[in-house]
Amino acid sequence: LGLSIRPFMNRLARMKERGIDVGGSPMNVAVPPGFTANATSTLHGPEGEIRLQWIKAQAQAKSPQEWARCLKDEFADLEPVKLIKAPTQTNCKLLTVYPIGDHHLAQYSYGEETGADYDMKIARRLLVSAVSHLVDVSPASEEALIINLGDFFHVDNPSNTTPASGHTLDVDTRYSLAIKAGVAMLRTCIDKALGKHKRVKVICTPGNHDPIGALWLSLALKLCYEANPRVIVETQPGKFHYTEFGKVLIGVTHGDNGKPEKLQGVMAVDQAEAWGRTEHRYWFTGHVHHRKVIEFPGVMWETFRTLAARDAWATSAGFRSGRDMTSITFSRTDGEVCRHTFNICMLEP
Ligand SMILES: [Mn+2]
Repeated sequence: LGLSIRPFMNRLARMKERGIDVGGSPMNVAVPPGFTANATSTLHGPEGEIRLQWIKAQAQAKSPQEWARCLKDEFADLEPVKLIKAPTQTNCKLLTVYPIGDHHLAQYSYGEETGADYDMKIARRLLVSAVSHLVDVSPASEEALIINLGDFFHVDNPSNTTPASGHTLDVDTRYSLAIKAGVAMLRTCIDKALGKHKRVKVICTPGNHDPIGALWLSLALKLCYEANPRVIVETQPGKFHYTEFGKVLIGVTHGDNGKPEKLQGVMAVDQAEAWGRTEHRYWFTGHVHHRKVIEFPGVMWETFRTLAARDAWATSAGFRSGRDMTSITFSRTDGEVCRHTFNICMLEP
């Protein structure tokens, strides 16, 4: 207006004297409950009479104490997030890998038919106990790599069939519940590893039971740990993932796409430069639910057992592998240096 503050205030005072509302004080007009009128806009007639009036209202401001009470009430049923302190003593020459074999979460096994019961609760107890034990007994390596080897979920949607061939599956409970529980139990495992290792990398490889599940699972975990610089979740789509650690190169895939012999060439092509930089190369796979190691020129291939019980189909097909989970520790220069095993027999009944 080109006015300094004093003349501006004088004009406002004169307007008030003439009965023109200039705002600034609570007004005596009707507004909805919980709102306060904070301004009006008035159309006057030639005689100064009010012809139309618009009332601007805004929600009543809460006091800081009221806001605090609202927030507390809103989050009353949530468990507080644990602050996981970074470990102070870790060995920067070491990497510990925790490969999770086909966990088939949401699979249902009827013990009398299959030899052992399996459901969501059992699956959770097995995975959390195995990872807790393995993290406790493994060396305090600076780096950790948690690998979901695929088929973490038994189903990929609520149809209760395999996505590719449509085979009917024995399923415990609802898909919505299974995916919620799956994310929660993997978070428990990652949190456990964060207490021991400085950095934790997570790879979720797609299996034949959960090709889509692996995609959203990686993204969900990435979002969970977005604010934590100590966690890296790989979200690159595709069936082959790699990690380089000093002279060590590790490839990860579910294992449902061809024979292990093929993987040597896949690694050499995908990771041509890393192949040259490294000396100790490994392929880690799942899918067949039993342990097998084959040494190819330049790369060691290993497939892992699982903690999951057999389903009725695998039982009738004559599969009888043991159930365990392993952690493997690698030295930056020397490759594999030690490994630990959690056998399901170690779990108290
Ligand atoms: Mn599989």
